Amino acid sequence: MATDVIGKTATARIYKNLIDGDWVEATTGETFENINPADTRDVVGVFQKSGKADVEAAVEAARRAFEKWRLVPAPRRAEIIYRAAQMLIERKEDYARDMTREMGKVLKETRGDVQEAIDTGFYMAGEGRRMFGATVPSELPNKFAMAVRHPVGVCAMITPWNFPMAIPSWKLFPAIVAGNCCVIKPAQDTPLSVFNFVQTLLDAGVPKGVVNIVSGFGSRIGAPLTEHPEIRAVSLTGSSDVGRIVGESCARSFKRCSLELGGKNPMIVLDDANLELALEGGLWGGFGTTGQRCTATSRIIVQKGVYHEFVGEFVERARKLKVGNGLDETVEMGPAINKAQLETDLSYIEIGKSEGAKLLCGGHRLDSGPYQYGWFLEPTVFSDVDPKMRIAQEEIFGPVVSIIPCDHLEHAIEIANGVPYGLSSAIYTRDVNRAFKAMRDLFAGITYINAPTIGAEVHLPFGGTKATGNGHREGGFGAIEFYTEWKSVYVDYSDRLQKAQIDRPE
Ligand code: UN1
Repeated sequence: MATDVIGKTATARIYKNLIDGDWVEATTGETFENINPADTRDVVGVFQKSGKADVEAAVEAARRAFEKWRLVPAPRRAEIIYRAAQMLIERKEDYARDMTREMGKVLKETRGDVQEAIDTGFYMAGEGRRMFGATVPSELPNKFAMAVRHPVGVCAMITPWNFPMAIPSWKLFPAIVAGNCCVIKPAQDTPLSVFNFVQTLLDAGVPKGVVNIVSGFGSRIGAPLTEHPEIRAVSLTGSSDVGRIVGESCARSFKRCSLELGGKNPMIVLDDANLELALEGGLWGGFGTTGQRCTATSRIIVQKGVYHEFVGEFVERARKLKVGNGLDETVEMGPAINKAQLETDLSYIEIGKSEGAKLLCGGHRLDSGPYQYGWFLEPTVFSDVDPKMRIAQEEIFGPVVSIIPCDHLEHAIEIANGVPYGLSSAIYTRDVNRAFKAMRDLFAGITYINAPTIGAEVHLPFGGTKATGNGHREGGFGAIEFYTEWKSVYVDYSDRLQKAQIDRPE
């Protein structure tokens, strides 16, 4: 059971690891604090700083649980998931508030984050009665051939802080409906939302050992987790740098590995666009979640005929966005997640200035009055950005939008595709021919027409091209593909030895 300690402002609860259904302390004896980024005096909770031995215990628990869980009929597993989704509806408001406290994004968005987990739960509960395989004709008489899906085994999930419940749900729900058992390492900035989510799974009836939590730092437990021989699949959402390390480690031991990494998502605004719609979309895509989405609209590529009008109006509105503590319902943009992220944002602002882009608004840290205890930054807009500048090429993960002029559709697409990433993309136009060309030619995993680059729905594949990942997709049927192994089964009912490829009719 949790005990209480004195935090900086109040009592902060101690959260333990979940191993084999028990809440246990890390063997290291060390803990770390989960701090509210809008008010660093507020300690949201104290969490275990785990080590290798904790990972090993969690993997062993998952391995044992797998022996039974894989044999539970998928529709029964799905009923538990359905119940969990229903319970999340009841707990939505509390979990959203916890999430805003630990992560900073505004309440409207954290409610959306919990909702995304609910939606995923209902979808994956349906998969319990689907998980389609294939039956195909055999080339031999009196023989039956089919391909069925089996669980992969013990899976490791390494999840990010920007969607602290939605993304864990994208991984855990499909994994467990397919019969896998899991060890999850939540982001160190937002472990509470994973604890809340997994507590709901337990309350809904997920048996002990099926899901285990090991909290801590990637530098210490990332390698023991990804290198563990009993782990058969690793799913990571994080930076491209971490993705490269995890991908290499998985390749060495032939593990299945799903990487969802960075983005530098373009939104194209053509001369014929509904400008009002594009402005609204650009603000939401660029500054929603404080720009801290892999799908954030970090580049807006605007055709010359509407460039000046768009830039003027966009800056006007960006300047007016209300920044503050996300628990205040009138606030539109919360803080950066932590000091390091704020420093990264500020350093990119300096880079943009030195590269010669025009800083039209923002660019400063907010640190007085109501902002003094948080990691706040002004919404920042650069215009006249050259597509080759670093601020137009590298993922910043903050409220910094680069506006790039372009001549025509083909030019816009060339700029859009000219970055190392390929997650999301968007185009605003009223011309159906140009919209279809963009759908075909934008080299990204997601394209929106007349909507910004954020806002993916859970039942469609989510992921991207190039440095955004390694070809796997989360969401909907893509996730079931990742968490199942194909097995081809042949049933010969001829009562004689039949040789494929050899016994052929004359
Ligand atoms: C992410 O940016 O890391 O599409 C995930 C969206 C959300 C998920 C974003 N549904 O913006």
